[in-house]
Amino acid sequence: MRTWASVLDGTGLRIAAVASRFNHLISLRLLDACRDELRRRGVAEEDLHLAWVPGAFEIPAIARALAASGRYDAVVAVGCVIRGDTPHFDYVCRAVTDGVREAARDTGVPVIFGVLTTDDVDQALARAGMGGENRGVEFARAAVEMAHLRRAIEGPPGARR
Ligand code: INI
Repeated sequence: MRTWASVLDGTGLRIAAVASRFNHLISLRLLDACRDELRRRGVAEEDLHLAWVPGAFEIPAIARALAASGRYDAVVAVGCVIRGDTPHFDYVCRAVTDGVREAARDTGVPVIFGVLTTDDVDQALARAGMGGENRGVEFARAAVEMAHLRRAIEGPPGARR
């Protein structure tokens, strides 16, 4: 069986991130780890672009705009939704999850789901490198791997229909 290789070299890739300011300490920690990993994997600083949005609910519109621009090999959506006392958490989670999935589906550009959905701040911090792994590293690797897979399957940007 021929298998697509998993390529984790980011040289030449252009990656955009959209990050939510709500719970910005968590977003920043995830972003820092993501950016460091992308740089380690060869993505040039000038090929990394970042857009801030107010909250996770606003992520999909900008993720879609970035993906549809044709300028990026992958988009990383970064944020954190923390459960509160009302059903608001569920609505925001549903909106950002559906929206990110639809942005990827409708544009064909990989959009990485880097939004933590946690019960409390401690869970979020633990996943943002305070006492645990920083999931931002995984988001970066997913972006590079998915960008290469798409290129391998569809061809370079100029060759796409
Ligand atoms: N946005 C988040 O990114 N995380 C949250 O935990 C959150 N909570 O809990 O309310 C949140 N709400 C704001 C929302 O994403 C929108 O920005 C707001 O409703 C305006 O559209």
